[in-house]
This record gives sequence, C-alpha cells and structure tokens, in this order.
Amino acid sequence: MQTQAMTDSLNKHFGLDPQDAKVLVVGLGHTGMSVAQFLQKLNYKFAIIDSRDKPPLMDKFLEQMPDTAVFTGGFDDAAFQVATHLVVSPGLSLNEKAIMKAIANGSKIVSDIDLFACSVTAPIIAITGSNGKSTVTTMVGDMAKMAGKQVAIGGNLGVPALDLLAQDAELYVLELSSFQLERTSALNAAAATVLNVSADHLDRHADIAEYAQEKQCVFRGDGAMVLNVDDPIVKDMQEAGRITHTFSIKTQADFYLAEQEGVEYLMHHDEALMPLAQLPLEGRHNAANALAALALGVSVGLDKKAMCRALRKFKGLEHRMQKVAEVRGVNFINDSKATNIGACVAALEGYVRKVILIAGGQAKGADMNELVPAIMEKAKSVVLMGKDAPLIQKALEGTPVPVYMAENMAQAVQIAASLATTGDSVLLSPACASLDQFKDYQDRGNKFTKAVLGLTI
Ligand code: UMA
Ligand code: ADP
Repeated sequence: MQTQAMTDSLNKHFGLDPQDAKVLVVGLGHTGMSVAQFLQKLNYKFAIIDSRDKPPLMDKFLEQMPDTAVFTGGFDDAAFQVATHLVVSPGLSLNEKAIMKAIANGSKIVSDIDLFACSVTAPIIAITGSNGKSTVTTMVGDMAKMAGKQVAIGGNLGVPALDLLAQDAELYVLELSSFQLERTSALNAAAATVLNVSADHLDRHADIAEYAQEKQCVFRGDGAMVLNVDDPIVKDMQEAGRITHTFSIKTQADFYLAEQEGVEYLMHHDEALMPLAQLPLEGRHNAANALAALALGVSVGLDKKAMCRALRKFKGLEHRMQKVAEVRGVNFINDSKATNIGACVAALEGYVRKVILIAGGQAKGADMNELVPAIMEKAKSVVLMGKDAPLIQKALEGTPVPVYMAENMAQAVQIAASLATTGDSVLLSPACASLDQFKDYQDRGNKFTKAVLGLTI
C-alpha cells in the first residue's frame, strides 16, 4: 500500500492525522521498536516511553532515531498528558495507572496489529488460542509456501507484524496473543481461528470468560471463521451469516478424522485428504492442529494437495512434543512449551500407555486440580519440581498416583529414568511457566535434553 493510502486508512479508523496526532509508543521492546520505525516512515509525531531503566532495544533505538524523545525508568505523567494516541506493547497491562489515566483523558488506544491491519490489502490469516498457535501458524505458512504463495509469517511468533510489511506479501499469517487482541479493533482477517480456550495468563486476565472474549476479538469483521467444535467455549463463538469451517478430532465436522479400511484419514467432508499416520508429529492434538491449518488454507483458496505435501514434511517445532532420545528402551519427550494445564492435558491424552510425567514451575494462578483426571488416567507416576510443585502435589493427594519431588531438572530426569521400564515414555510437560527456575521454556527444554543425553553415558 502507498504511504498516502496508509495514513488515509489510519486517519479514517483512528483519527490518526499525521498533522495533528501525537503518538506515545509505550514499551521499547520488539513491538515498540517496530511501531517507532513504522511511525517514522509515515512522518507521524511520536515519543517513546518504557518503565525500565534500560529497555532491551534502547541502544538500537538511539542509534536509529537519535532525535526522537525517549523516556525511561518509569511512566512520566507529562509524556502521557500530551498524547492523542497510545500504542501500548502487549507485555504491558492496559490497567497500568498512567495508561488508564490517559484513556480517561481521551487518548485513543491503537495496537501494532491495528496499524498493520490498516496498512495491507493482501489477505490476513489470524490464529489465536491457548495452545497450538505457533504450530498452526508455522503449518499454514509452510502450506502457503508449498502452494506457491509469497507469504509473510509473524506476530506473537517472532517477527512483529509491522516488520512483515517490508516483505510486501500476497498473504500474511499472524499468530496473535490475547494481549495483542485485547487492544486491537481494526483487524478484519480473511480467515481466523480460536484453536482452543483453557486457563492461562489468569494473572493478567480477570477470569477465563474475559480471556475467552479477548480471543474472540480475532473474529471481528466478516472473514471466514475456523472453529474447533471439540471445545465448548470456541464452539459457542459461531456467528450466524458468516462462512464457517468446523474441525474436530472427536466427531464429524467440516474437517475431521475418519477410518477407511483400517486407515485413519484427515478428511474434508467426504474427501480423504491424507492418512493421519503420514503426519510426522507426536500427540493427537497435532491432528487437530493439522485440521485447523487445512481449514484456514481452504478458506483462502490454497491447493489441498500442496497443503498435504507441506504437512507430510512438517517436522514440528522444538520443545513441543519433541522426541529427544530413546535410552535403554525408554522414550524421552520434551514438551517444555506446555506452560499451561491445557497443553499438558492434551499431551497426556495423546498416549495409549501410561507415562512418567515431569511437571511443575509457576502455575500463573491456574487451578492445578484440573490436571488430576488426565494424570490419573495417563500417568504411572509424577515427578514434580519448581515453585508451585506443592500445588500439584496437594491436588494429587488421595489419588493412587505416586509423586516424587525433585530439586532441579537433572534430578527430575534421574528419578524419572529410575522409575521407567522398557517401552515407557518419560514426558516433560510442565503445565506451568518456567521462569522460577529457568531463563525461559527453551532453557528448561534444553536442560531436560542435556540431562537425558547424560543418561546414556
Ligand atoms: N515491559 C516493562 N516495561 C515496559 C514495557 C515492557 O517492564 O515499559 C516488560 C513487559 O512487562 C514484558 C517485557 O517487558 O515482561 C516484554 O514486553 P513487550 O511488550 O515489550 O514485548 P515485545 O518485546 O514487544 O514482544 C512482544 C511479545 N511479548 C509479550 O507479549 C510479552 C512477543 O511474544 C512477540 O513475539 C513480540 O511482541 C512480537 O509480536 C512473546 C511472548 O512471550 C513470544 N508472548 C506471550 C506468549 O506467547 O505467551 C503472550
Ligand atoms: P502456542 O503458540 O499457543 O503456545 P505451541 O504450538 O507453541 O502453541 O504449543 C504450545 C504447547 O501446547 C506445547 O506443549 C504443545 O505440545 C501444546 N499444544 C500444541 N497444540 C495443541 C492443541 N491443539 N491443544 C492442546 N495443546 C496443544
């Protein structure tokens, strides 16, 4: 889109007139930096503020925009008072005192996703949900490439949306978090999905109903809706008069699983697309992800054969049901990205034979009792670690599942390995965030891998 068309669109949607608007970019992380570059290109007047003394992208910012006002080390009231518009980074709550005050005084909230949505004419596929966003976003991106499309992929997954504009793509695939969606009003995706809703980020959202409502914002506009009918909250998001594609791994839907002559297939209505066994991923929830990706692809007209070719080649993402090694007949699986209960339950449900589960970390306000039925059904024993291990231990009191406590990952792997016999699986699927004991979920997964590989020596 030409610059003039972008500013016209931003003016129409948000009153962002390059002559009058004074924008305050709140947060100098990846999002803030991408917003600042975008506003500079369009000649908007803006300043940037971050509550930290030295935000991560400060040096890069000063180098690229030495003449732009930048405030750090707190939220200075004066900076907020003059702002007509605030672009608040997703890591910051809109309930911050300074932000609430500015809104009350008439400042408008615009998100980086709004700025992006007003700046493209190519279709957008938007993907949200509690779990599976990154997997499905990557799958859809691979499918579009395989179908010969010039596609740009990003959002919550790595590259900030506004940085994708440089690629001038024919199709954009965006992973969107509830934090990005709660402050976005101008998105009208050609196809969108909420993959599932389970308790997560309840330290930031009032309750699961509010969290689900924010996810539902992905369906604003008139594009195709892709709905998981296995999830009661998502199923209820259906809107009359909209093009809808449903998917399910439990029942017949537009995209579903069915057996034909002893082979289980990914189906679209009565067309068998490919045998499920050709999807090279562990875990039954990945069948749901593949069906969702196919439904999104069909919504924007991607070729089904090309999409299936991409699925057959899909290797999965690191730290999501990733097979680490088989040691003395025991399979070790790294699902460190399972930072909430829904992901852990999905991982357990995918197993036929009982596993040894390693879990624990920061519960983020979730009710660990919700883990109990899946653990009782699918775990032979549980090894717990991290800050909220006692919450899971308490939830499992009175059940027949043996619980072991570990100080660190190396010890957890040792204990799990000593409990396992040939044919067993040891599954790291913590149901919790990692930040109490690790740098992030990657660090936790890497420490698990290291400990497992150490077992062979
Ligand atoms: N922060 C402050 N003060 C500020 C601004 C930020 O303390 O003034 C803190 C935040 O509380 C947060 C951290 O800095 O802890 C980063 O926040 P940010 O909004 O600046 O983050 P960005 O660097 O812009 O990255 C964000 C997403 N991060 C979050 O939503 C926390 C990235 O998703 C995303 O890749 C990026 O935008 C580009 O779109 C990461 C993430 O963890 C992967 N997302 C969460 C998740 O997936 O669960 C939602
Ligand atoms: P997100 O980007 O939403 O965090 P990921 O694809 O990174 O999703 O996967 C995060 C965690 O959720 C991993 O533990 C993964 O095994 C699990 N997971 C992936 N897809 C699903 C799904 N459809 N339902 C439940 N859990 C899932």
